[in-house]
Amino acid sequence: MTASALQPTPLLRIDRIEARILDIPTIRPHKFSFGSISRQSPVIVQLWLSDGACGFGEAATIGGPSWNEESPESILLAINNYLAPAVKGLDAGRVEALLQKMDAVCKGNRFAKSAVEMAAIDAVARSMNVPAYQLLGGKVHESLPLAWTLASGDSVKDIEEAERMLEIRRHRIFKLKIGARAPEGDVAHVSRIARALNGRASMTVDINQAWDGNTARRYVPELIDAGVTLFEQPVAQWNEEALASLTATLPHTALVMADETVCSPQDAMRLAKSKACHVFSLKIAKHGGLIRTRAVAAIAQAADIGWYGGTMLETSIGSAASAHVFATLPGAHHNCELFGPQLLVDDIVEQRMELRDFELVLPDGPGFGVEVVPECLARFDRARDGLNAVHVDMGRMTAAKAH
Ligand code: MUC
Ligand code: MG
Repeated sequence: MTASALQPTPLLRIDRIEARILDIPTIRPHKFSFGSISRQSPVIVQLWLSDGACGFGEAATIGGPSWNEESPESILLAINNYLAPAVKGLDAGRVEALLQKMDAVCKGNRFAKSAVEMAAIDAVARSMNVPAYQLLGGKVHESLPLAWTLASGDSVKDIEEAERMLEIRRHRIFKLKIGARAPEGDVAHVSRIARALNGRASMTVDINQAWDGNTARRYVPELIDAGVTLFEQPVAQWNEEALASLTATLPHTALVMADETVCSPQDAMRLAKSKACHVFSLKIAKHGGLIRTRAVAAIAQAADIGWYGGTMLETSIGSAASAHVFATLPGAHHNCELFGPQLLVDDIVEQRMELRDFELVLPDGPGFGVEVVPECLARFDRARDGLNAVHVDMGRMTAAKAH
């Protein structure tokens, strides 16, 4: 028997992959410690199998390469030039083998890999006519409490927004983006919002790496007094010692969450060993896909670290994929923030995931359970015509004011 005769016939061969950048405006400017965005530019991947099934994947960054090293343009380039040619012809059902192949041809570039892996999982699940969570261990959650980020940069507008969300019973967990102002200004901003909410909602702050260790040690206690219970990435991505010393000294009413610092399973292992945080923010893009998100979550569970269902402000494709993997995770969870679709002026699916009574309900259809509308893809496609170039310019990242 020849070696090739031993090869199993791939049942779900990857036939074709297409990727494009969309430019979708946000409903209002969304302000971070490092700048402000007024559009999102997700990379959308479409992947066809030999049996005709088609799946969608997505990788969204924030403000080009401002959040981390990858940008929509670098993701598109990595997919078109390296990842798509490498996985073409492979069996999409062998997801670990796809990841190995992508690692062999391309170091890093986790966002780009996650978009391809996501599209492969969606396509395989659709081909088998099952929800994607069935391929990921099965669901342990039917829904997850859904947070909203208050990031208009203005306390009065943030309070109005929070009141509306409470009134329509959509969100009662709010994440406040701080770190662009001087810390005293941030404490005043958070305190104003906390006073207005008066215990009706829980509050997280995301500092997106803006503080050094001393600033964090000084101002975190003031924010705890104001009512904040979860502190996301207060210090630089590399500053694990400051993260660990903060974690060791916080009272039991408050928790430290790693975001930018925890990407690979190796990062997770290091943080677990040094007891640098209480919670990991899980995001499929930064971990390099759904399978590796599960690997990071397994380390969290083994180390008694909680998990939080994070977002990179994806459309309904990436948000639904995230919901599917989060729904399979055991261990202590601290809610999710898959509100990306609601921050965008429009979406690219027939129907968004259901939000019911402060929770996001897991969709149950085949694949990730959301149906993409091709005309919407075309409408926001950056490559479509000169028209989009206008709003691309207007939506370009504006730098945060120095303090
Ligand atoms: C981040 O750093 O967590 C998630 C929610 C949001 O408003 O921004 C993102 C990015
Ligand atoms: Mg964050």
